[in-house]
Amino acid sequence: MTVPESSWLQILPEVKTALSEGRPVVALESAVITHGLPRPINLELARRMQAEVRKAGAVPAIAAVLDGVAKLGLTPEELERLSLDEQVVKISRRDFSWSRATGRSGGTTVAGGMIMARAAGVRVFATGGIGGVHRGGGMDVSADLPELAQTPVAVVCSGAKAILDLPRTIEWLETAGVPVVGYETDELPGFYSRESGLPISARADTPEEVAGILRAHWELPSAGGLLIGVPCPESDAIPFDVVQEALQRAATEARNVSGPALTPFLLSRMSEFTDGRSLRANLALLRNNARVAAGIAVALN
Ligand code: PSU
Ligand code: MN
Repeated sequence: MTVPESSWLQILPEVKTALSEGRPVVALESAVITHGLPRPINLELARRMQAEVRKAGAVPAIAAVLDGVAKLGLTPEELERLSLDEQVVKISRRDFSWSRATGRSGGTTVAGGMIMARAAGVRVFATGGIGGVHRGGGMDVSADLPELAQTPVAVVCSGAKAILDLPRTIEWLETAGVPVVGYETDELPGFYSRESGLPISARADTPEEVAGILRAHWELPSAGGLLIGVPCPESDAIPFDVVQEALQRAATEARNVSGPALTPFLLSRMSEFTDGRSLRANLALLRNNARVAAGIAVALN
């Protein structure tokens, strides 16, 4: 396939070669690296996600913005710089233009990474959890949701972050026509917990079955994205009620925090309130999701 490129998007040579030869590529989210995990564990985790993708037979491509340039696939030096830089911003759909104009660097959200993946022709994207509808009656709805509605990329994740209003997030996705596929599960994974009690639209038990659903979905006119929900590995998952209690406490403290700062704030408080268990679960599910995503990308090829 001919690999599209424009001046705003630079594709790493290794990734470009894989794409032009028709080999499987998995795009990886980077806001979770820059804003979702503490340094320097974030760098270690990013390297491990890349290694999981390679081990499963695909080429990893971390999506990020460096000095205003959207990059799909980072060199080891670029990854180190992105992970350890404390000035990096969080880049979602609305932020590409100003970060480009001002030459800023940032980690891209699910929405941001999906846009980049699609522009390059990458169909499978891995992360921890998507953004969604926040709790409370306000208007804080992540740009990840409308992106899933419009951009034909499969997002492999462990559901939406537990800090969100999950029932309303699922309703939003249903309204927008985004399939939510449970991978080896009959319910939406609850991020730190394997369960959430919330329904999915379909279940798949192998990468081939997921690939079949993806192919069929993208035969629809103007089809958008899909959510593939993979539960956190059993060894590191946290029971549902333990997560709920920590969340209550974190949410109370977060009353004066809003906007893009809210997610990182809640995640770090959750880690303290669970004695690091939420962090361990997060790391485990991220690696596992990278592995599963690579299997799906291979099957899709
Ligand atoms: N999941 C995590 N940590 C994170 C995020 C998700 O465990 O940091 C990030 C993702 O980049 C996701 C974003 O796309 O939060 C959603 O943020 P917002 O609600 O501002 O759109
Ligand atoms: Mn938000």
